[in-house]
Amino acid sequence: ATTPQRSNKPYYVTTPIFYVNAAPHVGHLYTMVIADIMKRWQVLLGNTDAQLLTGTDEHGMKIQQAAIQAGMDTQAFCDMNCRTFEALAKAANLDNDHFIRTTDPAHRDAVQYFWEMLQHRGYIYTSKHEGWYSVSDETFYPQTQVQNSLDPSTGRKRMVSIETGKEVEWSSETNYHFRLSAFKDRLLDLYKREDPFITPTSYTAAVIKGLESGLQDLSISRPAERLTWGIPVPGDDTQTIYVWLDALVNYLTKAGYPFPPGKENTSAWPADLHVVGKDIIRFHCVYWPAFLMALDLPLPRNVLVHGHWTMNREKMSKSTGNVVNPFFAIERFGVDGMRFFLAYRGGLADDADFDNSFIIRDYKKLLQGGIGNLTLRTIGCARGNLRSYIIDAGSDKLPAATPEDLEHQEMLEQTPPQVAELMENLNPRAALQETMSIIEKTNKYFHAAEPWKTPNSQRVIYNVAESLRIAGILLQPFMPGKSHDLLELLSVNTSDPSKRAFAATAYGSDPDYGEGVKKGILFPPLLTEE
Ligand code: ME8
Repeated sequence: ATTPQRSNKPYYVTTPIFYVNAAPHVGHLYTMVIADIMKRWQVLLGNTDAQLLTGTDEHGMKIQQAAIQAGMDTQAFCDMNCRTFEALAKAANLDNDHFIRTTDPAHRDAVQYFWEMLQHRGYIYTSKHEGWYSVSDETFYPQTQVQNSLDPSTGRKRMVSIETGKEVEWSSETNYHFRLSAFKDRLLDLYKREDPFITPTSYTAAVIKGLESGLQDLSISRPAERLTWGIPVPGDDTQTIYVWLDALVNYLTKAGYPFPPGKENTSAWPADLHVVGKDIIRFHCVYWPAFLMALDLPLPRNVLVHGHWTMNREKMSKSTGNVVNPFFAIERFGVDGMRFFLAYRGGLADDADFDNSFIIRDYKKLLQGGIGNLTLRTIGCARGNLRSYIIDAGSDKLPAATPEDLEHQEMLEQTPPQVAELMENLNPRAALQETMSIIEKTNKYFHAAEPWKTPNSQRVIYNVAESLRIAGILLQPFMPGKSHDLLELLSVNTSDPSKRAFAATAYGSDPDYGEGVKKGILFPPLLTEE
């Protein structure tokens, strides 16, 4: 699904830009990690100019109010919280090429230009707008999507969004509108095209249903007396641009928008992939393509939506406060321990419940007991001379293959292309699970063959070494640090990148590894165990 649209264009993947109203939690880390895996996968395939963008969303009512509550100057408040998102990207070992802040001057210029183009093409008009606005969700809801509710802590009666449970307030004001309704048919065509725009496709039906029941024009500004913290409407300082229009344009800003005439084709735009949580589907799958259509700009190729991390089945959220600090989790389980857990267990089509005990269980069983133990035992079995098995394989000197050997070899030949197909279909979780199945099957093969006490089992040891090498290469996008350590333990050449690229996952394709292999502990015991 992800064949680049223009062959010379770098692959371009994005995370949402996160609100700086509070510190990041494990949900934000999850999105970052998924996007990073998608980028690193492209690099593994040889698309070394692939680009990853992440950043922070710093305007809007929500930030303005959070800064007041913190008793801080708004920009200073943004600077402070932005730093924690930057620090998280670093702690998570994100290979991001860009980090955008919507308070960057280049972004303000891009948004104002974008606005002027919409206006120039006749897609913006002013009118009175009444409706229920949620500051927390930064969006208006129609009457049919709000309900009465009692605040559980104060007993106060209030109106909330049915979808998110967040409080809404009545607002009646004159502002600018975007002719969103004009794009209904083109949007429906987009969702129904053969190469699915939205993945997993289980999310598409609800988007179509929402559209078919009516698509209204969108309010895209707020009066400056209510919202000052944002980008002024060009030529009208009494209005501030709606934070979501401002935010979505970030994906263009870092691709060099406004494109200098004749230079459109040197940009990374269109994005190949936007990775987003399911809470912001409407913004990315309805508003964003419509804005782009209005300007005849190319659309992003795919939107990869993921489910939410929950705690006791309730969405982990900054405003609810039921959050896990991602820095502590990384410190406790290691960056790759966390990346592995999030990618292996995190939901794409579904939500997933978070609990430290789940991480500990997976760490012990799949990482320590699976990859770590297999590596130790293989190296032990080769008695410090893994290299001789690789040489023997290269010169056809291994004992004849048993049916089990052949079956294992066949599995090793089939798995990498299957993993590649799952990645192509935007399913990193299934791709990781498929990769880990190599480890599981190799463990079984190894234990059944008992090479440590069976004569003439050099082929088994070779096949197990190949299994680890191939799995190690495939794991690089998921666990960059640990897979590096694994490939180092096997003495796979570091200075020649082709030895660690996807093409090197072909069985028997590397005759050069295994020199001077030493034992090493890949996954040490966790410091604190419950
Ligand atoms: O929506 N589980 O920012 P935001 C999984 N600024 N992922 C989660 C999550 C959870 N419990 N909670 C949050 C915004 N996320 C806008 C985006 S983009 C142009 C503007 C992740 O700080 C998930 O990716 O509220 C979700 O979509 C995003 O954080 C929302 O982050």
